[in-house]
Amino acid sequence: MTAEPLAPTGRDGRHLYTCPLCEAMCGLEIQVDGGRVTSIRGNPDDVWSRGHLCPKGTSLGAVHHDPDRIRRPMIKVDGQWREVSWDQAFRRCTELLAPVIAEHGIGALTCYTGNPLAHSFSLGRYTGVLLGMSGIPVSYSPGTVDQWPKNLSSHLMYGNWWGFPVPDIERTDLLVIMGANPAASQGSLLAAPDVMGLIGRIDTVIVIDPVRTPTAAKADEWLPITPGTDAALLMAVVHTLFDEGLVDLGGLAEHLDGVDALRTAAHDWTPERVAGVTGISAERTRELARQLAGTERAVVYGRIGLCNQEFGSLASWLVDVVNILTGHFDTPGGAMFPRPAVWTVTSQPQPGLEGGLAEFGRWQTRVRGAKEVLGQVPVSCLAEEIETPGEGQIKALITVAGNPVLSTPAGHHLDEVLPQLDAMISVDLWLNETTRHADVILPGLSPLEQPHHDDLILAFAIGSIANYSAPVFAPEDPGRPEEWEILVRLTGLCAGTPAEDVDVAAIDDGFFDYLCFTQGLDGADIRRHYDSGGPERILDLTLRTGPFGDQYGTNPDGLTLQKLKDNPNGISFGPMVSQVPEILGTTDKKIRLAPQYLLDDLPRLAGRCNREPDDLVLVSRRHLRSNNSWLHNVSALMKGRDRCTLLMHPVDAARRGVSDGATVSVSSSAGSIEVPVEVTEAIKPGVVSMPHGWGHGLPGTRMSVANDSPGVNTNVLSPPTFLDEPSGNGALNGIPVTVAPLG
Ligand SMILES: Nc1nc2c(c(=O)[nH]1)N[C@H]1C(S)=C(S)[C@@H](COP(=O)(O)OP(=O)(O)OC[C@H]3O[C@@H](n4cnc5c(=O)[nH]c(N)nc54)[C@H](O)[C@@H]3O)O[C@H]1N2
Ligand SMILES: Nc1nc2c(c(=O)[nH]1)N[C@H]1C(S)=C(S)[C@@H](COP(=O)(O)OP(=O)(O)OC[C@H]3O[C@@H](n4cnc5c(=O)[nH]c(N)nc54)[C@H](O)[C@@H]3O)O[C@H]1N2
Ligand code: SF4
Ligand SMILES: [Mo]
Repeated sequence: MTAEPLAPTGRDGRHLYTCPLCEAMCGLEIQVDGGRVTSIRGNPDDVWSRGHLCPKGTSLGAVHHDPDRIRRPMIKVDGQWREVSWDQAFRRCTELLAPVIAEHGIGALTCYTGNPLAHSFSLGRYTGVLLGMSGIPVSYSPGTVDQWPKNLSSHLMYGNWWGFPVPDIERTDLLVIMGANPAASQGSLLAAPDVMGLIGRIDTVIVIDPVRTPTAAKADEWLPITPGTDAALLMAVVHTLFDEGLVDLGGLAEHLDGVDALRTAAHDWTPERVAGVTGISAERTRELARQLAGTERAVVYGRIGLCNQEFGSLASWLVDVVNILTGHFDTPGGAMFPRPAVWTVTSQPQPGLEGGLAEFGRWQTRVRGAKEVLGQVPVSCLAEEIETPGEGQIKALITVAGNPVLSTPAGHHLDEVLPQLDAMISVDLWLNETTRHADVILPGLSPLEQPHHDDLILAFAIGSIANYSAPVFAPEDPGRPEEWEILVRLTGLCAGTPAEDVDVAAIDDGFFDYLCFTQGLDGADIRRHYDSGGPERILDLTLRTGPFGDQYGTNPDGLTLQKLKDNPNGISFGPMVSQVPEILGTTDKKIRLAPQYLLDDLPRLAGRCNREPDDLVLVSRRHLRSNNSWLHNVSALMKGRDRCTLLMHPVDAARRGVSDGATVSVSSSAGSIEVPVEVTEAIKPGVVSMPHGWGHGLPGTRMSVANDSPGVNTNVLSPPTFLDEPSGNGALNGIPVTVAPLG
């Protein structure tokens, strides 16, 4: 096994490190020789992943050694990039941002904080500082092209906006997967070790997806569904459960509110009414309800295909409703609330919305009048807020670990308006489609130069685990700021202090004291336990005050950061356990089964059912060897044939005179692209599929590998106003398109 000792940070030898790239959190064994990564394997002794890994994890060495990765801060002078000292870079930030704030106020500044911060030791913990203490009133994130419908339904049902019930795939016998492809994504809002291995051991797996994905291909049954109609299908399942007397609330009954309202709401949603629109027969729909009700351990899991669509909130809510009505909630083998070893900064209750109150639209966006939902507005509003003159116009932008030019609806339009900003600062590691517009780039350390402990992801895990990875490499430039310090300096700058003069320790202490306060602790008192601040101090606090923590002494055998450092293979606290009603944040400690705010959206769904069918609609897909937009610069991951293709059914291709491999023009109300076609039976007729995160090769980027195989940006086709209305989440699936051969 692993008798060989671990090498200290910065030395050659064997290192253990948890992969920060996705929710699978694989334990890796990284071998370093001569200062370079020579091999990466799965760590068989990791208590969580037991040796599992995927091709992305083995690419971390290439990410670290990538010659294109930005290692020193850069400022743009007369259109040319210049490497400068950290002090010069922060002075430049001050020169750029201070006048904007002085002239137009802090409202002229916004942030876009991207996906990697959900996986980053530094960023995850300190984005809270930037967003909470800078005074920036409105910020944007990919949350509104990802899981906002789920945040909304969890907020309304459980009073806990980051409390997501997770399918207990380790202990279930029937799994219904809707709008997720774990064979590519490795699990999402479902953190599981070797997720496909676990799914492979389940008796019956049914995949409901317009595409016969690799997950569907391995399942017992694939039910091709019309994109955007899952909520109608699930309403019909709910109808059947009531209609056929299959509802079994078990012990949950006393913790539920709204059963009658739900029964009334579902009354008209017969399987016959929706079969035409979903494409799934009434009989199969009824049978699905019976299967779920009749299997002791069964669970429905819905993910991004159910969120990034026109009825994302209804679909996300109804997945939980079906699990509850069939007695598969808060019980092993059903959907359960995880019990993370740490609590996270992100998931703190929202001031004013405690108890799951439905008060949205507390403010509206200036240009479109989009309503705020849980503090966010659609990310597709950003471009119009930059380009539309007038009081409140956005004049400056800070991006942190995000690439909205490729990731967000009509990103090509954002690309056009970013040069209109007075100032743009990017905290990022590459010069890509978005950061090329920045005036200053402040690079973080490479993943392997940072310690790692997951944060938010642990709240989606099917078991309670904790682990800590020391950095593999020491920073090339000792004394340089880590990402959390960069964020603290930018926070101070927004609040009026020149970035170079910000008292980092004071802001860090202030934030730490606030976190202590949320736990009923006195920060000044708790700070006496520590010699230094930063993310490790926060990690120790959140571990020690978490469910397994030592509570600073009252539970002496409990968890501390030191304990994790002493156990480099991680510590497991076992599978999920029942937590209702304690986990509920609603004032009456009841689950709200039928929130009025969601019932109010049912007429819109009814309208969808009466709508003329679309000729052709576009959906999104992922690939195991991509990671949104940013791992395309790793040559090992780019091998093989072009992945940026349009999947199309032979019947649809024939009707349009399109042959396999031909390049076609795809158009929507938002724009047009040209892309090669892959003709395949593995997709429902009337649906086409594209991956996102492509469209490299733009001038001024430094992504030499990615730019050689640029692909095209599918989000050119995503209309900025095509939304799931209750949550404001972008509908990136189910976009009406036309396809025509070129020439
Ligand atoms: N390798 C890899 N892993 C990743 C990522 C990556 O880019 N690459 N990204 C990470 C991120 S940020 C996320 S959020 C997760 C997402 O993880 P998943 O949710 O598993 O995402 P996808 O693999 O895109 O699968 C979504 C599925 O929804 C289907 N779909 C589209 N529209 C509909 C619809 O209307 N109804 C139904 N029922 N299905 C529909 C699509 O055909 C697709 O198969 O993956 C994460 N993991
Ligand atoms: N059509 C369509 N569009 C989609 C989706 C879809 O399914 N279909 N999915 C959406 C989803 S779920 C998501 S999450 C978004 C993702 O949207 P984004 O978060 O905007 O995009 P990413 O490609 O993840 O960009 C990550 C950025 O972080 C940088 N980066 C990587 N590691 C680090 C680090 O450690 N520190 C710093 N500072 N920077 C780092 C990379 O260089 C890159 O610029 O895309 C969304 N867009
Ligand atoms: S599945 Fe791959 S990307 Fe995800 S954590 Fe494991 S090695 Fe990393
Ligand atoms: Mo995502």
